[in-house]
Amino acid sequence: MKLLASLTLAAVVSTLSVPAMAQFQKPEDAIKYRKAALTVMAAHFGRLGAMANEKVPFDAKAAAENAAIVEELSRLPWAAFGPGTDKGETRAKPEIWTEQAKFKKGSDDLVAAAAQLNVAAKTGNLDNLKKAFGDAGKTCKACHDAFRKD
Ligand code: ASC
Repeated sequence: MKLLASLTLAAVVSTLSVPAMAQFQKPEDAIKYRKAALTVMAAHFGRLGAMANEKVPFDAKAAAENAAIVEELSRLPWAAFGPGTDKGETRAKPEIWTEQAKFKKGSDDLVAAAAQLNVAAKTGNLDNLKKAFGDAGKTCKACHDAFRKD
């Protein structure tokens, strides 16, 4: 019983002492997670784009719902670009890890633009949505151009 207790304690202590970045068991898990977050974000961003580009009728309620999801998801991928997650099933360029300040700024820009998009969508005004959608799309593209392989 004593042995079990000390093993348990050791396990707990070692869990507590891992750095905050190490939220994934394996690099592949981090890669899958960030791709999933980006994929789901793109799906909801695309629904807003269809409205912003007048491919589907503007629906204020749907716009607000989609923008809220985009804002929430915009925060998620970045913790999954930790050390060691540069190799594997990924189009991430090495510059993500060699130009970390620039990558951080790119992700911060998206998070800020997604928050603005959510504010704009909640106004129920299509012109506001169009503007905020365009601004947010630029932040997606800036990072893809700099940090994603084709
Ligand atoms: C999208 C999507 C992206 C961005 C980007 C904007 O709808 O999936 O990755 O917009 O294409 O330039």
